[in-house]
Amino acid sequence: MKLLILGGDGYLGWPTAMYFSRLGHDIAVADNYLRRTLSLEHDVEPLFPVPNLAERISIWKKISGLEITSYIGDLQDWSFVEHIFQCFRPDVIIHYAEQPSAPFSMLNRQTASLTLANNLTVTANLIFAVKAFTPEAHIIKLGTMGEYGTPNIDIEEGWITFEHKGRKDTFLYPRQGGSLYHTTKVMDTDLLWFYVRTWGLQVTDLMQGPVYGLHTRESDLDSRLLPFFNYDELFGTVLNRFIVQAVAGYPLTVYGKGGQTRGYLNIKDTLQCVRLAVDNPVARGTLRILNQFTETFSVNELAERVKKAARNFDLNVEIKSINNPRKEAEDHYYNPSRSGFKKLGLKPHLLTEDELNRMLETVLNYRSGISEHKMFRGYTWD
Ligand code: USQ
Repeated sequence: MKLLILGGDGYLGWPTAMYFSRLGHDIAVADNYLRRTLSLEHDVEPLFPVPNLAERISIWKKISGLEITSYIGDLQDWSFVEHIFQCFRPDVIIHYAEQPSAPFSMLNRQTASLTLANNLTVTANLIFAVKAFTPEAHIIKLGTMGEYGTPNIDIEEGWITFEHKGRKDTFLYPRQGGSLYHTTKVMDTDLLWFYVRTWGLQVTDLMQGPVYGLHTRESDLDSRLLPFFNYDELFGTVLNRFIVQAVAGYPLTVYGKGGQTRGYLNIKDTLQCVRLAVDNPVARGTLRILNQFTETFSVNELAERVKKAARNFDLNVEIKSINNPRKEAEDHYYNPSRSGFKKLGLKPHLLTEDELNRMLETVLNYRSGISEHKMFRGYTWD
């Protein structure tokens, strides 16, 4: 199949490109290096430098013999999107091309505005491009478990049926994003649902939890193929941060009480889930929502696991609760369903001590690249 990956330079985009390339698909990636630019502007670059897309593609070709096409440009620009769709005509579009950080979206008016404009315009351009050029294409969109927030009832797989005054109907599960970034994902879902109903698009919306890890089968072939590994407060996800903090001898930054619970997954399972979505397309006029995570943990549980694994490397880890810079529940009920991917046959890579050891080992190799001033600056939701 012809797979177009929007945001193909990102933490998930590049591993996804190599993964599907290796499976024999024809791959094109599009990216404007937004993540790289924002990291540079805010002095929060990743643990180790990552070659640009052209270099990554050429390293991949030398190793695998496989070609990946790239389009460098801004997907908010309709003429760029039109050009890609006219040239490549994808069967499947995997849409990761969004500003992905909750704290970044909460920094100030400019970062809020960038997040809103980028995330919503790119999703809208994608919808219009599919309608105009490839109406049969399957859109696979990366949403977030954070769309649901932390309600005091079980979280269903995207939909819920209400009975009201003797009548019944099914609706999108109530959503309450915990940051502006999360709210743009809620809005994306609404946009997609509207055009699924109106134009009969085929869409899978993936409600993904925080991802950890950096090793995939493909990135293990050459260290220059590894994804970005951010450990800062803006772009690093919590477990990746804790691993780097453990290696640096920096007390693990548990925000507030540490009872915040989320559904986590290994980066390998992001790839597996997206493959299951590609291999099991939906019918026209359908919005399928799948909760994409494999295990739930509180922040405290993650910190304890990292502390325990770090002992294998003689690292003595301190866990420190600090004032929570975010506005979020620190002690709450959390019981999300994950039956969709189970039914599709997902075989999870769980967070074992071996997995933590592997991450610690890799980060130890890049220890000299750690800058303590990137760990915590206390950017608040206010
Ligand atoms: N946290 C800490 N200490 C830290 C960093 C985070 O206690 O040093 C806490 C946060 O307060 C939060 C939890 O850990 O309660 C997860 O934080 P995170 O930074 O790993 O994840 P989040 O900001 O929610 O966003 C990440 C990705 C985002 C994705 C989301 C999935 O950046 O793109 O959508 O995970 S979810 O969390 O399910 O919404």
